[in-house]
Amino acid sequence: TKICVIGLGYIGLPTASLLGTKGYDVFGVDTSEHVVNTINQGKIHIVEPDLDILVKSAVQSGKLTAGLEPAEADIFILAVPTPFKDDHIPDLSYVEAATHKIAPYVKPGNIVILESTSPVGTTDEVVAKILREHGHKVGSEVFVSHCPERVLPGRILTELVENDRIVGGINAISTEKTIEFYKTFVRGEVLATDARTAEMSKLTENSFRDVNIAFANELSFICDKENINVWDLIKLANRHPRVNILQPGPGVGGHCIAVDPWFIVARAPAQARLIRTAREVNDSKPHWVIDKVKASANKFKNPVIGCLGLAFKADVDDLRESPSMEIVKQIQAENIGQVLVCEPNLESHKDFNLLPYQQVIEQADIVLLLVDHKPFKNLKAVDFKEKILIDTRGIIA
Ligand code: SAJ
Repeated sequence: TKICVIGLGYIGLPTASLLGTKGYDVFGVDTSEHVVNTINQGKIHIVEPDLDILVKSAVQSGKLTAGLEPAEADIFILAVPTPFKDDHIPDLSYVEAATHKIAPYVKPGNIVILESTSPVGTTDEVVAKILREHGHKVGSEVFVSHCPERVLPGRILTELVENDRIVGGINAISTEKTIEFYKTFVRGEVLATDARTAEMSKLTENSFRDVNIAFANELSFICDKENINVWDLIKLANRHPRVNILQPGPGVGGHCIAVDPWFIVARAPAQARLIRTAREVNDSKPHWVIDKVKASANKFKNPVIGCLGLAFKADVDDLRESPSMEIVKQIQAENIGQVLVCEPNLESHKDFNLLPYQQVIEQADIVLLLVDHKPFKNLKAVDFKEKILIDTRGIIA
């Protein structure tokens, strides 16, 4: 069986290489020549545990090759970005372009699967529609489904296989054929629904997390005002058998949770009030942290501000939509003080001279802890004697 995967990023590449090692003949397509060349050399352009080994073995065995143009296949998987434009309106141009690109290669009997997180209606109204415009008999000869990815960065390869999957076709036969395919490599359950419910499910999962993090962040504002330690409070409240509050932080980042809820809001603005407010609460958190830094910096003539962590969350090198990055850049832009930066998961960064955390702490007047990376978790309050510590993750005891 031949598989053509469009988009070789954080989802497409792990999926393509996993399928390659499961015996499928996989052809990966990306618009970047650099990405294509890197993969064809058996190397990777993103950081994810064990992905390098998987890609190397799939490429070396001849089961995975990459190129700039699609090729004929039995199954097409679309794993392209779905970002948003200004005003939080979904940008479906990559899905549209990818569908147009594969359309000339699609033949009767093929399955086309959209894995990209998408607003409700996209599978039918964008993917299936474009294929119909190209003359395909969608639903009877060409089968189209949505199967949203649900993997957690840092655990992608495990979760690709272990997680339950949701498959929603544009009709029952599309769902059935797509499920058959996922069952060949997923150990979790593969659950059947329709395309619109599958789309909404993925958006719901990430909105659920966003709303719950917003609750934790709102508690952090309230507790700051009341002079209560929010992390102690949450630990205590979570001892109730039916309470499970998430952790406040410097804001919500990454390319999923800070984006997907807007896809719900865009289509149902009057109904999605809580979901929108959660987004606004989480987006306000970096500014609140910056104000805290400003208030402390005012106590010094030439404050040195040591920033620990740039990534959007612990133990990854991913800077996309990172609230930590937003905070550090803003502190620098506003000249609040001299900025020193440590990001242990990156070797270098074009805008910052990265330093070891020990040096950052030693030279800083104010230490701003932004990410709960493993090496920082070993730090104790005594390591910050005579410094002002702003711990946005609540990890320093
Ligand atoms: N965060 C907090 N407090 C918490 C938990 C997270 O502030 O208690 C912050 C993190 O620091 C980070 C952001 O939220 O900035 C998101 O991190 P995350 O670990 O919650 O999620 P992601 O973005 O890495 O991955 C999510 C996952 N979705 C859910 O857990 C519902 C993953 O399963 C999805 O596949 C992924 O989004 C995706 O691709 O949509």
